[in-house]
Parts: sequence; C-alpha cells; structure tokens
Amino acid sequence: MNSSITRVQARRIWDSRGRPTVEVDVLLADGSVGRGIAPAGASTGSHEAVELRDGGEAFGGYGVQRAIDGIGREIAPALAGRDARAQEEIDQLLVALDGTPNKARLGGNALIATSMAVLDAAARSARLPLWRYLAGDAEVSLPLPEIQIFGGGAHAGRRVDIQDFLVMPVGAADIDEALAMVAEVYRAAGQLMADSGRRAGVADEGGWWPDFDGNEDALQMLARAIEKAGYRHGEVMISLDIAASEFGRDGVYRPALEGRAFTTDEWIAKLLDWVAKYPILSVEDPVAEDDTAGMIAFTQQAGGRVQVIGDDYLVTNAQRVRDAAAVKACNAVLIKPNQAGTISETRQALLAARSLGWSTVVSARSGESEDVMIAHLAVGWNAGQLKVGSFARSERMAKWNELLRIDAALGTRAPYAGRRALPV
Ligand code: 2PG
Ligand code: MG
Repeated sequence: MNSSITRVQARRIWDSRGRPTVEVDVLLADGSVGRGIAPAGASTGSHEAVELRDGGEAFGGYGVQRAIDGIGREIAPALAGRDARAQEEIDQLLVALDGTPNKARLGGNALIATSMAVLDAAARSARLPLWRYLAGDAEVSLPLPEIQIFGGGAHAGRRVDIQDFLVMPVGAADIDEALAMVAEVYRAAGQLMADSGRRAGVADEGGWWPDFDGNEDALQMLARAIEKAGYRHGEVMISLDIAASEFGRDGVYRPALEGRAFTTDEWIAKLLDWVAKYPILSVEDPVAEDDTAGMIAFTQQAGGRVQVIGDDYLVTNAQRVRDAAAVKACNAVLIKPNQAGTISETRQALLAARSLGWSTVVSARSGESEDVMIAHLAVGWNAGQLKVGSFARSERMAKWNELLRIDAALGTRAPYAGRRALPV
C-alpha cells in the first residue's frame, strides 16, 4: 500500500472539560485516514512540552487557533509526500520544525496530535489494529489498570490535597475480571459516600468528588470501599498520585487540609505512615518536581515496598529518566505522550525506563477525549500498566472498554500483566 502522506488537516474540537483541543487527520495516498487528538493536563510539570493556547478572553484563553494555523502553514507542507511508516523521521522533522527546546512555538498540542495521527494512519495503511502494528510479532499483555476512585487536587478545586486515590486490581486473572473488580469498588465507594451524606458528584476524571475533612479520611474510605466490595489485601491494592508539585516547592509542603507546613522529611514521614497503615502499593510524585533529594529519600525508604512513579518529575523524557535512575530517585515512570510532544520521544522514555529495570505506566490526562489510542500504546508497547482516570464518564470508559476489545482480539492467548507489572 502507498503510505505517503497526501494531506494533513487540523481542526478545533472540544475535550472532556469542554475546552478547545486540536484534532489532526492525516490522509495517505492509499486512502487511509489516521487521527490524533491532543489531551490536556491540569497538574502539569514545568518541563513538559508546552501547549500553544491563544490566550485572551475567549474560552478562558484556552483557544487553539494559533496551534491549528501552525499545522496548516508549516506542518502540513513539511509532511506532504513523507512515508507515514517513518514515524521517527517524521517526529524528528516536527521537533526541528518547531525549533524550541519545549515545543512552545508550534505547540506540544499541535505536535502530539499530528504525531498520533501519523501513527494511526500508518497502522490503518498496514490494515492492522494499532496495538498489533506497534507490537509486531512481540508478546504483549493486557495492562494492570490504575483506576481513580476519588479525584482531588487540581481536578477537584483542591477540595483535598492528594490528587488521585486509585485502585489496582492486582489479584485479577484477566483484564475482564480486573475491570469488574474495580466496578464493584467504585460502586461501593459511591454507596459509602451516599451513606455518609457526602456524595457530591464527580471530579474531572470521573472519580467521586472528595468531600472529606482530611486527606487520610479519603484513604480510610477507600480502604473501606475495597472491603465492602468483598476484596481482601492482595486482591485490590491502593495507588496514590500525590501530585506534590501542586502544594510544595523549595522543600516546603503546604497541604491545606493538614493545617500546617511540612519540611521534605516531615512530608515523607507522613507518606510513610500512610504506606504502613493502608494497602498502598504505588505512590506517584510523592514530593515536588524540584525536590530531587526528596525523591531519592522517599525511594530509599519506600522503594522496596512500593512502586515510586515519576510524573511531573520525569515528564516522559528519556534523559530525565536516566538521570533519575543514576541517583535512584524513582523506580517507575508515567508515560504521557503529550508531555513529550511526539510518539517517538514518548517511546524512547518508555524504553529508557524498561532498560533500567523500571516499571512503566502509560497514562491519559485529566483533559481527555473519545480517542482510545492510549489503550493501544499500553498494549502495543507492552507497558504493563495503564492509568486513565476513573470508572465513569465515557472519555474514560472508552479506553477501558477498548482494552476489552483488544483482549477479545487476542483470544485465549491474552495474558494479563497484573501484579507482575509492579517493580516490587
Ligand atoms: C496526573 C494526571 C492524570 P493531569 O497527574 O497523573 O491523573 O493529571 O493530566 O492533570 O496532569
Ligand atoms: Mg500525576
């Protein structure tokens, strides 16, 4: 099939928060059409690829007309005639065309939507599902899901300080059972919230709105929900995304609900106390993105028992992963394509982590769309874990449901990564 690019079309569509985002269609000479949609974070790392937004009054400054104009003016002519299968070459071209270290000129949102659309087009031209196009003949497994039950931090008006209270169905036999287990925990948590008179809708990623008096109250409720759903320790475990950059900097942590300021050591002691008291198996961004000493200290004290994920700290960057590994600052990386800005750089960050013996968690953003590519990346790259928010709202469920379809396509040979996906 002739997979050379004939057209690149960009348009404004709307994300799960009702904000503008960039959608790109890439058309090939053989008639294949690939699509990419840029997601958007709310708790972003300062070293991420920068989104190009219009600013001004309209849509709170979130307009994407400048990003779309750049695709039409510069990216589309540069990609015309290129082979969509040459992902790395195309991504390098996009990076060179932008010319800035953080992709601020053409915009990380313009670049990632284009890069995703090229990948999707190449897979369609090869007449393969995306996960299979990526995996080739390699063995793949369905990822261990990390699913949010309560959403806090920047996703819930900072109602509580901790951003994500998630569960991991480590004891499931397959992805179907894994999702069914989470459905029961989500339901049980909703019932407990209703019984306590504190059920107040959901946060940005579909997790229950965290109407709690303290961060630990949410943890207690989550542990109770797991029990109420009938699961024991070892079957469904807890994962936390502290997203500590949102309330800590320069070695001082000011979580509003704790009512006092903490030094790095005091904050780590608080987290270690929670790790000791609750069935926690994974902690993301325990300290702020500027606190390398804190990341090292937490990993040294907890890294033997829990997965320590760098998100804002690593921003899906291969070099930052290697630097962090050299000083043992984490043992896992969150992989978000729009933090890197292209598919190839995203993959390089994942491969860097894997070669260092770390675990890898492919992740969506808090601002999402109906796009399900992230599920295919998690399976096709055999990442082991996938995080896409909660178990409600269709921009989330689309991804979980896509895993079930991939599972069905794999038939009886589909292994589930489960507990093995964790580094501890
Ligand atoms: C995170 C993500 C998803 P955001 O911090 O891991 O929960 O949030 O997309 O807002 O960065
Ligand atoms: Mg995070």
